[in-house]
Amino acid sequence: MINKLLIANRGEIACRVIKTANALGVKTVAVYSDADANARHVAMADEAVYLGASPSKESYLRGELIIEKAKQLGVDAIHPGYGFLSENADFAKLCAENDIIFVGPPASAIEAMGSKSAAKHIMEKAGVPLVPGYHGDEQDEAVLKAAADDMGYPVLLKAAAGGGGKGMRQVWSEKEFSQALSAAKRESMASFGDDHMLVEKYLTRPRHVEIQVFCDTLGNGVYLFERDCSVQRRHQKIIEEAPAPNMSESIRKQMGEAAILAAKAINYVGAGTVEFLLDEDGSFYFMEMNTRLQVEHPVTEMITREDLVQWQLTIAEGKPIPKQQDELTLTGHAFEARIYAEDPNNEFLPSTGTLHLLQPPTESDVVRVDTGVEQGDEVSVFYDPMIAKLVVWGESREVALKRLLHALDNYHIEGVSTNIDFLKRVASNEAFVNAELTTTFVEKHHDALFAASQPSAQYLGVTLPAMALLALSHRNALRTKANDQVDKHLPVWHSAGAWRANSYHNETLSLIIDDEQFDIVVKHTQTVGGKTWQVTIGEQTHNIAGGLIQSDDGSTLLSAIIDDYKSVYQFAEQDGQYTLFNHDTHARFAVVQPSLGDDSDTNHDANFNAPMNGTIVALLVEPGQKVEKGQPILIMEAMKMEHSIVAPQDGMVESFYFNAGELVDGGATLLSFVPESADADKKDA
Ligand code: MV4
Repeated sequence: MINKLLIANRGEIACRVIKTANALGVKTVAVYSDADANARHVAMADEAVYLGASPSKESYLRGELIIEKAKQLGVDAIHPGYGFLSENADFAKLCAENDIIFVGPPASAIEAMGSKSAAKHIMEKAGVPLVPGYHGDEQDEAVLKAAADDMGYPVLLKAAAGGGGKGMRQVWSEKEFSQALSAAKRESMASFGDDHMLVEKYLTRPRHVEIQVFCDTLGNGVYLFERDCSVQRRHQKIIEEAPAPNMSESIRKQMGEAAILAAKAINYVGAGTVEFLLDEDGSFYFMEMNTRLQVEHPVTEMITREDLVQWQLTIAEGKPIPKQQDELTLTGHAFEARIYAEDPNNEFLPSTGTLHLLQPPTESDVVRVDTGVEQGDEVSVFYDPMIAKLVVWGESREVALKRLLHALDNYHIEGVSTNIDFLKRVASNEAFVNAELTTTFVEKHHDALFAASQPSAQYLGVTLPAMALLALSHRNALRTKANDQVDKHLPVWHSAGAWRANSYHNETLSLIIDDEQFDIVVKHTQTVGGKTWQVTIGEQTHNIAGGLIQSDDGSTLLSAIIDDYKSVYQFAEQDGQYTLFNHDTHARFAVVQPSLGDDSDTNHDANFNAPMNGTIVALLVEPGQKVEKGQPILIMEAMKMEHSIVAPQDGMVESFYFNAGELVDGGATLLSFVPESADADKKDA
């Protein structure tokens, strides 16, 4: 009986395992490194034990230390998750030697699948279909070349010690063979210390279809259907789905039974995945077997409604698998999108930083977010930069895909670059929507997936104006707050917060979006009861109104009326970098701050215009008189309220264009102002 489980892992999988353990009333022990001292999985566990420094070799890979801690804490079983020690036969042995249940297969099964060529020999004997090819011990060039000539080109040279696509080389014709073999051997020796080669018929447009299998210690084995993981980039899975689209019941059954054959061939126990290449003609071939619970197991959980970690624990306790084959059902369709802190525009290199904003879509029984991080966490350089797995289910592939896109639209992350926009492009790509899936998908649709999207009409007509509104509203809010500080020293008649001339005048608001500057001409217009502007962007002019509002949960939102379209946006601002978002908008920008002494600061650009019709009440300084930043320089009455223009910075009023008592129209320029630096330049000129 497993009463206390140690999870020898971190991140989302550790959290996910703890979740099931909690549901089963199993006590949990987390392990952590320096970098993970405050991590979510540590907080979720009943107990936690420190392993060492952040690098995996000094913490999560320290099998003996983990065993020692497990024994000290009276742990019954260890769940290895995936990666780290999950396919380390020595660690599995160490558990067994210390009477600690390893929630996984026997060490012998891990070892059997450790070598690609050994695995193929075992599968061949078991009658599992293999790609036509040669995987013998004879490694003379003549032998390998004869095999290639026999099967016909193209062929694929594969490093027997390789995996995950490393050490593979396509050979398209006989004359290329010799050179390609030499190169492949060199590469394999350099990477794996072994240059043993397999030669296979190269399938040019296969799909990667894998079967989830479960075997117990009593000789039972079932398959929980298949997952299609063809959409990969450099052997990194991007979006996985279950079931495989357009999979016939017959091929599903054949593949499932072949997978069980493979598992039985190595006396498998626990959760395993048998990977196949599925060719266009429906033939399928064993690729490799993974002796761990896969990252993408949630899509199988969604369509079978089974908890695979619960199955693992049940089997680890020596009990039979919870269901027989004919009791397993396949319902609907599920997708998993891996949310990564990486930059698709920079070779998908990991993006590290602080998750200033981490707002996943709302979870439900059809939307699941498996994550190991929380808002404010650092995405560190030490580990895989996965932020979460977004898993959705639908009655059909079409419904599931719509939900995936909607969930991605509602996944808001700031502080690191993410692959969310890339995932949206994949999920909305026509070939993907039509389930035209092969392992060459990303390569084949590269331009569409990596093209910088052209601004849409919605973007130009709504999002950009809304960005301008956010910039103006947020600046006013900051100024009002600042003025409140200034106002404390001003006479009581000063009301409603001062307004700085340069927030009520025609101005050019410059936004930086994706390293491109957008100059937006802002004209202050007027209406009853609210701030309004007219913004001109290129050829288009829009009337915008609205501002910052408080939502019920106390967060500040932007209520925007753009022409005749009203919407409410959430936003994040960090050091002048803004993100504006709602269900279908996600826009990031920065505001170009006018620098002191910048030309645009001098009066001839940034006019000091009356925000609305009104009367000049008083001119508070003489033209040419030095004024300090924040010093009131003019008072006017508008809408039954007195407002004062305060000097935006040290400088002087060059001239007033109206006298006290005169009526002014909204938008009229009231004065010209020269900042001190420009003033000094003027004097020197
Ligand atoms: C293949 C193949 C085509 N023909 N073998 C990639 C890594 C390893 N899992 C085996 N892989 C492949 N083996 C033959 N005979 C194409 C691939 C392959 C691939 C397979 C599954 C998922 C993604 C892939 C990406 C590139 C190549």
